Amino acid sequence: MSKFERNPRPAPRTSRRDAADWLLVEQVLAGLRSTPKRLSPAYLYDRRGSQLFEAICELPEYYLTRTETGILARYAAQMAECIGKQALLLEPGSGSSRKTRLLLDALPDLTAYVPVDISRTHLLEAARAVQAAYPRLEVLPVCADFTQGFTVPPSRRPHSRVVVFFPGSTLGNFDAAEAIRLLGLMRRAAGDGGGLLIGIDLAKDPTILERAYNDAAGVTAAFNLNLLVRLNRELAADFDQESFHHKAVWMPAQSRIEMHLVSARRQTVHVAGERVEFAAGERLVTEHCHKYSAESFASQARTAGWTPRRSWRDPRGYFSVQYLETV
Ligand code: AVJ
Repeated sequence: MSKFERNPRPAPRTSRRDAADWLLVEQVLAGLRSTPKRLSPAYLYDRRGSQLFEAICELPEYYLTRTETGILARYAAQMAECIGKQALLLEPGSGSSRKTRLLLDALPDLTAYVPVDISRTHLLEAARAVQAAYPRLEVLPVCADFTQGFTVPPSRRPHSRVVVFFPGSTLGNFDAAEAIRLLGLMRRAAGDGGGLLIGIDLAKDPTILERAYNDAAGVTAAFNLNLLVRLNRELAADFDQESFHHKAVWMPAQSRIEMHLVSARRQTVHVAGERVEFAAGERLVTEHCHKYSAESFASQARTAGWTPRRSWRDPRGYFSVQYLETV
């Protein structure tokens, strides 16, 4: 009998840890009861998941990271001009902060850098490394789920403005309404006179897109299937990895790649004490990766209170980095 069967819903004074566990249970069970079954991509990023994602970024098929890095490296000086002097750079979902260094190198008089990430260990490790590499820069890590809003910590020295840096096309994980809400949160965090430097992956030939999410080495498949290992570990579930396979498909009508775990047969899985039935061939949606056009992104940004100012692309037109300011 799992700990979730032993202890029914938490009593009011339950510890933060138990409350977080139960929130995860509630959200996962709600996702598994929905049609189609769907889970938040945030669950993909436990320690193993974060490691596998770092490996995905090195894959020949996964063009996003190296293409964006190329744009940042090539146009960092122009981006620094837009950001201006004595700014505070705020990065939601900062992860390893590796791309950020291309910007930090071009911003010698930045006042402060505020990485925001939900994974405390990863965040503090990356923040320490940035502080060591840029000793004159004030680094103020914030451990928070950026989708739930966050406050910008005060910096020792005054800053001229707040600029949000959101690379990697992570916005693509959010459906339109949620993406606009998120851009609105960033608008509020930046405040009047603030800026946003964001990376968005552009819609393109579906063959290239599907290859980027179904790599030959199977790293993306491992990244996706690792979610089942996590649910077995954290929610006392009994998913049999062998009975699910990874599939990423391009959905033209929604202009997105969808990552699925497809059930190889009719099966019953127990999650936190609840029975979940899967039909043969039934898909569990684990991630949406929306792909934009300049227009589709600009309309979301405008709705959220941003005005596009500058944009930079790679020679193949695969990826775009955009600079926007508050209206
Ligand atoms: C980190 C959300 C930008 O959507 O391309 C990579 C995650 N998923 N391979 C993306 C991901 C599968 C990635 N983002």
